[in-house]
Amino acid sequence: MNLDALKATAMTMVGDGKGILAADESTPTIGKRFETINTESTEESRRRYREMFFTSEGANNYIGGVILFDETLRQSTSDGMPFPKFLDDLGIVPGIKVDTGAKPLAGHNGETVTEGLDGLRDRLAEYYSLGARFAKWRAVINIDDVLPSDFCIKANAHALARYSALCQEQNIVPIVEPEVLMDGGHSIERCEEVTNKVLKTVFKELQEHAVNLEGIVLKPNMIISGAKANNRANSNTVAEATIRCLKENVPESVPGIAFLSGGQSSEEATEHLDLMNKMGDIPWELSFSYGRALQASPLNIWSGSEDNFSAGQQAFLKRAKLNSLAHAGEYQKEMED
Ligand code: 5MM
Repeated sequence: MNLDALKATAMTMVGDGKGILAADESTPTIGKRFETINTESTEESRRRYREMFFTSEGANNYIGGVILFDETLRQSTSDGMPFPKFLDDLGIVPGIKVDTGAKPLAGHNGETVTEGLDGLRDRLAEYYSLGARFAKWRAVINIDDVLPSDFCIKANAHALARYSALCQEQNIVPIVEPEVLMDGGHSIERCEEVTNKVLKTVFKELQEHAVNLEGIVLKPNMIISGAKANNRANSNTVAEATIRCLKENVPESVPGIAFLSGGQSSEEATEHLDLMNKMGDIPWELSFSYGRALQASPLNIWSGSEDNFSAGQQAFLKRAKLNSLAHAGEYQKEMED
């Protein structure tokens, strides 16, 4: 393992005001997104949609890494330049989703475990040869009054740690993503309780698997009320609870934390990140790795039409810039207008 290279990659991804574009939707998920804009999902429409983001001029001022899906890693720009090389030339690190999805956890109703470890060493070696320098694995934790079970947390944390160790062995930075879902009517306190437990278990497993924390990026959920909760906590409460939870569980040796948006609106996700960075005294780069919160408005504006390609790029650049400002704690709501 070349730790210096891993550290440098992590800082390119989330240092210097930059964050990550999560564009790693699997084929079924991107199909669902395209249904909302009445656009057929084909290999070419997916390629063109992703190209809209990657070729947005100036995106590299705000975006330090892009998470790709296997299909996209092997695709090229309209001019024939492979996407990984195109991104790398702009100083944007190409990354790859390597999990094969959350599958029902046998014997545990309503819970999932993320799969994809079989053959992972060889897949990582191939992805490295194709230009990927970081990877992503997402564990999904359902939450209600009873769930998650300790066993589900342990099984997912174990898999995240095995994945991370394999990535570092192949000189690939692992994004460690244990997502406690926002779905449901739970309170913010319940989200904090569960996320505390999840993060504690994940870091214990990472240590036991000899993962070097200086060469990872953590991608957590924020501490937030369930989407269907009554009296949802306000933004300041979200920011304070999230920082409290992270400080309790994330060692300072971790170089960067890049949040998922998890179903928050684009504006909420930006505001929450900004409020946290405004609090100061943060020992890690505190950044974003948003999928929906970066893509929602460009997706709708594009709507599958070439005529809207540039307008979609402008919408993406706006969100990327505002999130970069939030990374620095310099965002203001008026900038949305
Ligand atoms: C981009 O979406 C990723 C999920 O794809 P699949 O469900 O098809 O596997 C997802 O993992 C994403 O990277 C993270 O959840 C962050 O995205 P959001 O939209 O939550 O910011």
